[in-house]
Amino acid sequence: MSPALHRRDLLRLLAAAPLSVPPVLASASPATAAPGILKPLPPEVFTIRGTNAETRQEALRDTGPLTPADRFFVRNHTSTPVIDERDWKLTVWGGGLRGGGSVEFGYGQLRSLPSVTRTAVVECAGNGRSFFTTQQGERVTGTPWTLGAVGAARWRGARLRDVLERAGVSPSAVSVLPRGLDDPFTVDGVDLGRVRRPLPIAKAVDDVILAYEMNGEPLPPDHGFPVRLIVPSWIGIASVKWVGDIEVAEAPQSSPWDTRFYRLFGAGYPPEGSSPLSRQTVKSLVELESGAVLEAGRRHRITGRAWSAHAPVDRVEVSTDSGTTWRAARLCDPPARGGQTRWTLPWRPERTGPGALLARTTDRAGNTQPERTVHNTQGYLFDAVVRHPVTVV
Ligand SMILES: Nc1nc2c(c(=O)[nH]1)N[C@H]1C(S)=C(S)[C@@H](COP(=O)(O)O)O[C@H]1N2
Ligand SMILES: [Mo]
Repeated sequence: MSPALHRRDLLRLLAAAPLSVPPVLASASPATAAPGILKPLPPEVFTIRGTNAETRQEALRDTGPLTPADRFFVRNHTSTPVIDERDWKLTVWGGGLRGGGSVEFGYGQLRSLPSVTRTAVVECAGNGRSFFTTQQGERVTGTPWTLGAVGAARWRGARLRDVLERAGVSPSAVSVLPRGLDDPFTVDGVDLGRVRRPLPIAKAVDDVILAYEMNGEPLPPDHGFPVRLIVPSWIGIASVKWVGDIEVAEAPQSSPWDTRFYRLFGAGYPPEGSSPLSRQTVKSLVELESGAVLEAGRRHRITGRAWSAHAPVDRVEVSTDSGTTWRAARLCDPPARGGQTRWTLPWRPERTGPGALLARTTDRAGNTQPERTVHNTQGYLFDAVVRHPVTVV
């Protein structure tokens, strides 16, 4: 048995396969478990990518405007920690508090603060990364996501602003640094410490939530139980899961997650990279598997989702002829700030053979998806129109 095969995985394999099948053979088939993710990852819903699970675009087809928790992508730097809410506390500390002390909040205490509920998208900065390579012929590093490293959920929790105020935040505080309780992250043998990323105070006190509920249920372990940050409209890494402490500072803070990662590096950028990434982009996805087979001469209902981190969706246009002509899709949800908007378009393909569906979202602030995204070496913020391959037979 490979030493990398955890006992839990082995138990799963044994439960799934007849005992006569050696686990080594069973594990040679496509991965149906990711080390460190606790929820079931049925292969028709998820693609496993290392320690992460990407939602299959076609698995969203018959879901509502919110992504169900059991279909929501998981991005873990290490693995999901199992935390008992009775042992959990949040420590707020640092020189940015009056008196410079530290203040603790238990789970019950946090839940007894006034709560807010809002819909927000969590989207990995690397969502769509693989298209730098497959569409633009460019090399990038990182998890080769297609468009399934995104989900929209209804989050409920306490305002970070209220917690900071109760902790005695000083008027001279400029930055906070939330940190997760998951295992430290190691790259090439170098321990970078626990996942953490600074947040400017202006954003921290604006709309950030310390969330304990997702779609009306307690957060699932993989999504940050008992408490995670939700930083609306910002890249996923800002929404620190399993938050254990928040350092409040009177000077700017930094971590590897805003210096060597989550900036744009490459020919178009300064050697130290762009400024740290904050806001996500405008995107659309088609709810079909890549290479879906569609029958010619029949009317198909093509469906998808659109979202923008800047403003509500204004329109979605779809091209079935490589971008020569575009047709307006019908929006199925009232476009609102924060969530995703489902869209649909009837299509009766006539010509058989390989083809592509292109969807392009424009938001009410006039942001639209470009034809190309300027290359960056770590493949962040791919916002260009994606050619979704289909075959007409
Ligand atoms: N503590 C901690 N928080 C984390 C991460 C992590 O690995 N550890 N991953 C981040 C990244 S890169 C993303 S995209 C989102 C993913 O959230 P999800 O797994 O709930 O979909 O969580 C962010 N918060
Ligand atoms: Mo991410």
